[in-house]
Amino acid sequence: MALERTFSIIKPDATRRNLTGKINAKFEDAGLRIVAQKRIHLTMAQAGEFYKVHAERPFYGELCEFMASAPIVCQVLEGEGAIAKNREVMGATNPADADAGTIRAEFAESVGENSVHGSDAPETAAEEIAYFFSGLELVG
Ligand code: RTP
Ligand code: MG
Repeated sequence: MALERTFSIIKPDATRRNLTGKINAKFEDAGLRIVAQKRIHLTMAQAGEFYKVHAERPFYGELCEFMASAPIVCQVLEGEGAIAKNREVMGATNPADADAGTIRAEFAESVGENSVHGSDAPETAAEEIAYFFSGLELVG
């Protein structure tokens, strides 16, 4: 399997509870390398742009407010099959359905406030990395 990069966010519910280090340990234990990382606070407009694919969903407004409610940690994770591996480590969207040991099973508070985001395909990974990071900030 090829070396791949994916985009990750540690969401506001997790930064509020000071869980960045514990979540990063899960990524590193799974063989993912954090090759870029920064803490930012999204505006409502930026949160809306990032999740625009969900604009027609009933939870969109709530999701944008949540993502703009506190700082987030944006990251690029690198590893063999990083996109799928990260989704595996994250666990299912709803923590009630997430496998034991996954980030969402251990830390998520609800289906909305679920601690992490991870890209779902190579195209979205490339777009999301380019939206948040310049090439100079990616240090493999
Ligand atoms: P993400 O994009 O954040 O990595 O999460 P995902 O792929 O597992 O889930 P997705 O369907 O893309 O949903 C994006 C985010 O929207 C919030 N959500 N809330 N209240 C609800 O029913 C609901 N459903 C989804 C979650 O924060 C989810 O991660
Ligand atoms: Mg998604």
